[in-house]
Amino acid sequence: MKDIGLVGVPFSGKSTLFTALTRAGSHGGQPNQAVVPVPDPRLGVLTEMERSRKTVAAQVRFVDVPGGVSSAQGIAKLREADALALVVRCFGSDALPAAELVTVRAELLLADLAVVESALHKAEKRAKGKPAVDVDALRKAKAALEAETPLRGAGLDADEIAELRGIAPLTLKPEIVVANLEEGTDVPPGLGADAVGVYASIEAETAEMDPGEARALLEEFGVKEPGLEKVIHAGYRALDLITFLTTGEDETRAWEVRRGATAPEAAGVIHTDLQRGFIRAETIGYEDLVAAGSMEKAKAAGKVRVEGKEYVVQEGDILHVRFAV
Ligand SMILES: Nc1nc2c(ncn2[C@@H]2O[C@H](COP(=O)(O)OP(=O)(O)OP(=O)(O)O)[C@@H](O)[C@H]2O)c(=O)[nH]1
Ligand SMILES: [Mg+2]
Repeated sequence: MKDIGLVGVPFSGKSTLFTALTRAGSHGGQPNQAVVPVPDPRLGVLTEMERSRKTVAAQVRFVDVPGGVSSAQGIAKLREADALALVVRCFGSDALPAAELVTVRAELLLADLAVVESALHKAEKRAKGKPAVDVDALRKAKAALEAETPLRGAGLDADEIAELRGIAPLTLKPEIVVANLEEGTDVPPGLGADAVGVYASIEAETAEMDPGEARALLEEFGVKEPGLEKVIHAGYRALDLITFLTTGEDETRAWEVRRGATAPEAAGVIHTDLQRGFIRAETIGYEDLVAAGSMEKAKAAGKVRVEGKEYVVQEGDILHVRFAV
């Protein structure tokens, strides 16, 4: 499960968005967190097809911290996140979304610069002038931040990134931009091509309705895709995650795995034994299974492939892992 931290200037609507995404109330002044199931219409289809007794969605945790990037408690919480959602206010006549985004990014850079400088100071003391890998990595990070380059774009290699793990820099995390929109408006220019627009206020108001009722009301407002889906999709893209599925009589379930993962690596997400004892994965794409009508028919038609250790798992693959330990 991944953590997505909501960050933005005060009053950008983080807590409103948090309520909209998680349907959980926000508690002003305190960091809030809530785990939500990742919406995936494929789960319902597979559950019905295989008559699964249980359906388990993937999950994501949202964390809402009050205020800007200025509070120490808030920063500490954000450092634990896997990705950041930069929430930008696009409602109100005085909204300056593009400028606000610049401000938030600058705050993140400054917060990182402060921790990098203090870590570098300590590392230099320890190294006593001798060459040290942590000193080198921290110096490189400091130079990048001073040049206003987020660390994710600073050309750090895996070893250098590992040296920075202890301070969990914010600008090393994948980020998404969420435009908190006024009713009937679209994402304004200047927020980047990947920015997602959400009507946090309207959606937060529907948080206490039952999901069907909420959806109908949102459709009346012209909200086609709920904010949760948009934000999660953007989050998965930024984190380079894909979803694979397992299905059977016991359960139908969605799993997240890094894009590019091999079949044994994906099996390891389910259980370490499945990775250790991996033999093969019987695999079919979701669309192919639906076209076949059932797993039995798909097998009979030879549509279920036998994939080995080198196979790179694809979005929507349905895997049945054969293993022996
Ligand atoms: N009109 C309108 N008002 C909104 C929208 N989103 C939030 N607001 C209002 O803006 C104010 C601030 O929203 P919050 O969600 O508390 O903002 P925040 O970013 O959590 O603020 P801090 O936690 O103080 O940093 C509240 O009065 C909200 O009701 C929106 O989409 N449209
Ligand atoms: Mg708040």
